[in-house]
Amino acid sequence: MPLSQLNDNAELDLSQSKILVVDDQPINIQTIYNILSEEYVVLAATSGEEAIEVLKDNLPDLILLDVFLPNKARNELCQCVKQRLELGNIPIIFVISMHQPEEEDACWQGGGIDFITKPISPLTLKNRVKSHLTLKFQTDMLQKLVFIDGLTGVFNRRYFDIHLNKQENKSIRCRNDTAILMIDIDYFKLFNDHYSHIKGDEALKTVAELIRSALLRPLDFVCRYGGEEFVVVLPDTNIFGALKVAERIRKSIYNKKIVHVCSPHHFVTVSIGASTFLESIDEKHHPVEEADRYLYEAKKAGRNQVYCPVEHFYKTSRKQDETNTIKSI
Ligand code: GH3
Ligand code: MG
Repeated sequence: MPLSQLNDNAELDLSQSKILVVDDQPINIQTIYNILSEEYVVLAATSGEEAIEVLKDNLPDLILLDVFLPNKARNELCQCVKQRLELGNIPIIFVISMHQPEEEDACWQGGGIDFITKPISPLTLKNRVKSHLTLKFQTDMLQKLVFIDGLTGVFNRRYFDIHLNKQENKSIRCRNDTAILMIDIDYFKLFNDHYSHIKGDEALKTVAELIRSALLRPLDFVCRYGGEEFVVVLPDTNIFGALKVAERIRKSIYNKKIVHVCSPHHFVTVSIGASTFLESIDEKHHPVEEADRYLYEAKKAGRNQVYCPVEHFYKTSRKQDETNTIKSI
């Protein structure tokens, strides 16, 4: 369950929790299924690859992982769980066959939170699962309070500050660019003044949801930066990818056609500035400040547009047919 979609009672009701069982022996999966399926939704995978596929469509709340899965598959799966932000709190319990120190070491090294030994005792399994699920939901609730913006349901500024720093280090270390979009609602003071603050809050929520839906990759994320300003972080994305996403966001908000009679564009619109960590040549400013400056340029140029002076960015592989700035209404 992604943090941003938690409902407030999530910690009270474990019955809809999803447990993913990964084991190459169907008989072992069947044993666990028989023990847990009355209380939980049990998903199954017989290999690491299959489990990664399952993770694309389902967010389990807990994973029971056979320690005898080949090392490579096991590591890939654990990495996948750790890398996806919204999977961050999924506990992994390893199922081991004997109390051998090497097996226990493999559990901790693989990022496991606990292990259970075969032959499985139904009562022990049920209790371990229950206590780790409870802990997971409590952690999720705490994180929700700390990192989720109460009005819009997207991440807040605190989350942004922590994760931007991590992403920046990763980008520089791996020479893999990360893009930043600064997004601000146009003429929003006039919207509030004309339609009321309550309608303004509703519009803010809709805009946040539209931005979130326009982000297609699991590692992309949006935060409320302040009042009616949002910031989007796009890992592994260069400036051209950033401009595409920005334009998709701008269009989806315009196409929602939230009437705004005080705006020359007649509907609620946003202006967007884009920048990246590695391609920017503006050494004096952080990419976030740079994106903020370009946002201001988009405002000056008439709003409801994306602005990024591509000629200020460099990269030899850059496509020649791209326009210098994206301006679209
Ligand atoms: P611009 O096109 O230049 O961005 O103009 P603007 O009116 O959007 O910008 P300005 O900075 O003048 O005003 C921002 C307004 O956003 C002020 C306030 O009424 C509104 N706002 C900020 N936070 C919230 C909020 O949480 N709820 C509501 N309803 N309005 C908010
Ligand atoms: Mg504004």
